[in-house]
Amino acid sequence: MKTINQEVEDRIARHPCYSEDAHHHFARMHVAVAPACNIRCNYCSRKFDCANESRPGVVSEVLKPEEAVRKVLVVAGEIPQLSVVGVAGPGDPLANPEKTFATFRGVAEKAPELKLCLSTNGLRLLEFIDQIQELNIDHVTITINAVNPQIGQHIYSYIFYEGKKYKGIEAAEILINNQLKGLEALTEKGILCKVNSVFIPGINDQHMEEISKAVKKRGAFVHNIMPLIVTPDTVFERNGVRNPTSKEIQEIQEKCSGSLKMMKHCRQCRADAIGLLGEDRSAQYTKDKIMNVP
Ligand code: CLF
Ligand code: SF4
Repeated sequence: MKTINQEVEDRIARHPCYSEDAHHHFARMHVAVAPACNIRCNYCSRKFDCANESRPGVVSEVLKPEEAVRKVLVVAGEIPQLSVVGVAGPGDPLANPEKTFATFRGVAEKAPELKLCLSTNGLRLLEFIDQIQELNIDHVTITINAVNPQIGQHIYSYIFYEGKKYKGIEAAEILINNQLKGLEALTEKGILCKVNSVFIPGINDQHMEEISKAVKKRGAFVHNIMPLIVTPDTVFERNGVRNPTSKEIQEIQEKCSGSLKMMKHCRQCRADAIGLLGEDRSAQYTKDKIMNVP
């Protein structure tokens, strides 16, 4: 009989983000089917892809679910190492639930051997726990940049939730509460959760260990501390917030590693990235090209 650890090892063995070893051998692709977002992070410029997972400054071509499924089939036919299909933007996948779940459903039907992966800000996560489980979405990333609303209020300008706009500390409270409860609900169902945290000097840099401990307590599998990349036309850029140094990132990863497994090989991919991590073959698979493949 397999131990719990062996079972988890098997589940991550083909996922390039959850397993450092796998990223040398297995490829992921993102399908950009989710244009809208329901919050405003102060590092985000909506001219680009969601910066929770993405390197800023890139814009993806948004696809309809049926186009995305077609693209997955074309890419799977040409890149045998493809093991994971993720929805990570360009906005928030759960602010576009019909498009996101129609895409996952289509991929599960037509290419059941591929793993499904979702990345979200977590605001609406609690509404979709059952759907995520039913579709066998085994990997979910939540971007949690604060677990204390006093700090969170400096990271998020506003949220749209249940038809209402919230700002300041109230917005941060709702978002953090939903993220942590969503994380707990997913891990209780055995879904492997990764938490991304954007390291923002002067804002949440002293708060990372607290985040790591809080998400570990709720069952997170791995913590990915990503450096802020300041983007033009954002609140942080206007306020003179700087990018962290690689030394700062290494030091904080070292400090937090006692608490939770750290992801250190993230490449901050774009919302339509294709290939091994660090490789991007998205230009080979534009909508025009995909639709012309017989
Ligand atoms: Fe994509 Fe994210 Fe799934 Fe990976 S990326 S949705 S968990 S399949 Fe990976 Fe890219 Fe880093 Fe994300 S290297 S940005 S952590
Ligand atoms: Fe931008 Fe992503 Fe934040 Fe939405 S969740 S505001 S798209 S960085």
